[in-house]
Amino acid sequence: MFNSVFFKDLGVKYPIIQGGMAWVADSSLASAVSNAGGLGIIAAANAPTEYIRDEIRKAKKLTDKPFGVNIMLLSDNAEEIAHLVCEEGVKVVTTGAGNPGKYMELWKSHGIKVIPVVASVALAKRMERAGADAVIAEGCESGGHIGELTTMSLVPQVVDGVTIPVIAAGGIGDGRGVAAAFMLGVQGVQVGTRFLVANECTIHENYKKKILSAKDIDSVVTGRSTGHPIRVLKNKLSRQFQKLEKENATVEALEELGRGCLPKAVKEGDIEMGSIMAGQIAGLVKKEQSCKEIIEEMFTQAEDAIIKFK
Ligand code: TUI
Repeated sequence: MFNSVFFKDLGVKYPIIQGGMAWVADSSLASAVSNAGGLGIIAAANAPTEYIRDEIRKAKKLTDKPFGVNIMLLSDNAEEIAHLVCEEGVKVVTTGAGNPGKYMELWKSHGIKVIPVVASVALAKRMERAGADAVIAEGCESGGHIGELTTMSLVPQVVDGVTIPVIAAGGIGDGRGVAAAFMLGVQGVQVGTRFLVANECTIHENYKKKILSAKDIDSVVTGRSTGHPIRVLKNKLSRQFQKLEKENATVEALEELGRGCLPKAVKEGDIEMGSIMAGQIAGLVKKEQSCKEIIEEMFTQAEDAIIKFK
């Protein structure tokens, strides 16, 4: 039922992209998603360039299906990663937290499919003009770095604003979310939070437990005063952040508090002073499954949701 020309052309069975979650989305998760028929993504985030090269090479050994790399444009080595994906013959690039316009020609000349994450119609239109193959319209229900608009408001406006395929992200955690997104006119979905608890996701068990026990209202946005709002699950760190922001702390002081906090949660399992990036849909995520089970369940459920209305 969810036949998407865009994904078919990519050689991807199900129209689903795994979110390029910083420090989380490694070769293990990306290859498992690709092997399950989705599009797996390795997140470059702030990692050293050579580490990402190794991850890309590991993924090539783990899957013969296409996978992509997410480039976080705020990162100091974004430019190096932009060249690395060309050197390594990566098929798909997604970008986040900025405007990738200056790399577009380079990527297109290497035959890379470019799918920028956008949080506004204006950026979506700019990306279309620059040659993007599709855009991911990401609502602020998402975890991590977010824009202002919700998925429900952003997605149909982006769909109306561009002619290239649109992929919805933010707040999609099961088949009902997939079905709803398709009703808004998209050709696919991007899912992050649900994959945090996938068997093949290598994050610390404490992080997974925090997701599995999260309630609907357990996330909060910190960092609005720095210009880089980030959605995280509430903990001691988020409370300290909020306190500092209320006291009008400097951007430097806030950045100092946030430094290194994501790996502290992801790798060390420090769920009090680590940054637990997750979307609002975490409250819906109740069980650990393989990537294959997650994807197949989502699309079966999405079909059932739509058949109900026929
Ligand atoms: O990129 C993400 N999510 C992320 S990246 C990340 S790592 C990080 N760590 C510390 C500080 C900052 C980031 C964690 N989560 N999502 C994609 C996304 N991009 N969401 C929103 C945007 C976005 C927002 C504004 C993209 C472009 C934009 O404006 C650019 C422009 O020039 O208009």
